[in-house]
Amino acid sequence: MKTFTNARAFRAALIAATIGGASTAALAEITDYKFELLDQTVQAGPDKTITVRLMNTKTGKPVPDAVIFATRLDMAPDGMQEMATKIAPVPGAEPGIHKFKATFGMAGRWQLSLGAKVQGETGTVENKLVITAQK
Ligand SMILES: [Cu+2]
Repeated sequence: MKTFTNARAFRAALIAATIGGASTAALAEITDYKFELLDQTVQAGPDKTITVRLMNTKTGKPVPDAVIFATRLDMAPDGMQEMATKIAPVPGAEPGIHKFKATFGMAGRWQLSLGAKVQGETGTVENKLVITAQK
């Protein structure tokens, strides 16, 4: 009987620890993070700046401590997925804000594929954003 009680107590403590740990460490899930474009449009041409913000949609706040990578910028939205252009990160933005430089060689819709690793979260944020390059 004594062993049984101890085992129950141990199990209860374990469950409490698990729940407690989960609530402090990972309130948000990786799907709660979203990239936003600060400007939906750019001028077509060389060396244009794209500005994005990584948001925690649960808190409505930008995420300052994420590692961002831009994977691709191409014209897939206009049926030209083979028309890709280089993207280079631009340092020195505010926390949560990320800037990239790219050449938009053609007016039309461009798709920016972005990824992020967020501290304390498992998995990768992966979003595709559409930017319109204007003449
Ligand atoms: Cu094109």
